[in-house]
Amino acid sequence: MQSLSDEQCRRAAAAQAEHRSERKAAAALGLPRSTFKLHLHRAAERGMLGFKPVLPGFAIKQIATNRNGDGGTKSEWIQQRKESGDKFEIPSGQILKGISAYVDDEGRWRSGWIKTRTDSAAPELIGALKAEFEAYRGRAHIVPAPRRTERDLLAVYPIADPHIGMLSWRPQTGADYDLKIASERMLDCASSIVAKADRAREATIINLGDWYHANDQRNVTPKSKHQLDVDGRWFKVQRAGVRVFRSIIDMALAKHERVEVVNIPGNHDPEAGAALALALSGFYERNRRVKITFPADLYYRRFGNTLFGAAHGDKLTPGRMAMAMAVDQREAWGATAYHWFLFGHIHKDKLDTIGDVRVEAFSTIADKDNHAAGGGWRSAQALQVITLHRRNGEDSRQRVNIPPPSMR
Ligand SMILES: [Mn+2]
Repeated sequence: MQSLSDEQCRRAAAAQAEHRSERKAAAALGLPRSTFKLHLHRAAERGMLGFKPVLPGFAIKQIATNRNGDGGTKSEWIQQRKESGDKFEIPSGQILKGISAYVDDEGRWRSGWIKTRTDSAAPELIGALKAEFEAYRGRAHIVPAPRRTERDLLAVYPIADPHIGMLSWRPQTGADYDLKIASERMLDCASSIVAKADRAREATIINLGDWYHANDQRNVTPKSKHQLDVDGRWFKVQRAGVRVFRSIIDMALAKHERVEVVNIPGNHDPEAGAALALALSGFYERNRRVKITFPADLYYRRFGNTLFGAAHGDKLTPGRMAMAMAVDQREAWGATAYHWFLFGHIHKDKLDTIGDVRVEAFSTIADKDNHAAGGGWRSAQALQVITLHRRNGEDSRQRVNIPPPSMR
């Protein structure tokens, strides 16, 4: 607000002296009454109304009366001070920080301070969130749906045991493996396998468990307490795991109209795997082409003439997998011609036939940790896609092999 000139104040003082009424004086000057009042208050502050009590905008602070012998007033002091302003209101964006009181001898309130501060939680939190989501800028684009897809096909992408966050050292285990290798290899294999896959209208990506090597920063398997060789930056590992999975989903979205994402907790990552599922469901919440299923130990799905199930493989033998599916899915079992069960955990390709169920284990893209290297396990590494036909069951499969460490 611009400050008033002395001239404006003087005019207000003169008009008030002449008309002896604020209303008339304001009218005479052609000012709204509130404006006139403000001019008059400023005039009073500047001493233009003299010092007779009580000036506009002032209030009596103190009166001292000096009496003579017969009780008459000899002299009188009247002290005025600026009137209080409007009722105090906390400005927006500020919150009450505290009140300090000035009290008299009896503890009665005389005056005080109302202290406010910036409502710091809000701007800081927003700033932090903005900074965090800055990393996702441009990544959250909606992948356009493919133009032509085969509605009778379902592409199943089993991803078994990538053990993201595992650390192994070539001189000890025969191959180096770390967060960067795991992430890059997973993305390379996924982009090749998605490119090779048939143009199925639907896809199911099944994380068969042990997506992460370590469940938390204790760096042991939660149940058996086996010591793990890990990349120590746990949060970085968590984040990399989410990002890699998101990229795979986005690749699948470019090829298939609908993508279902299944996360099965492994023995290495029962909670970390659930957190992964949660992060993914938050990210794809508004994308109708993506469905993230609730993480559970067992997963079943019927596609036309095929009933299939999945588990990590640490809790059930192949025979029990087949039997669990028969019991849990009685109706679909009876109505379907093809029965298939997928699992991971053993880090190798293996096919059992139990009754008419093909119980199949999938190899991993991960290299061996010290435990596996020392145990003599030597299986090939690969990523596969299996395409099911609505009527005819398994229709085709493609495979991306990772060469053995000595041939890379
Ligand atoms: Mn496992």
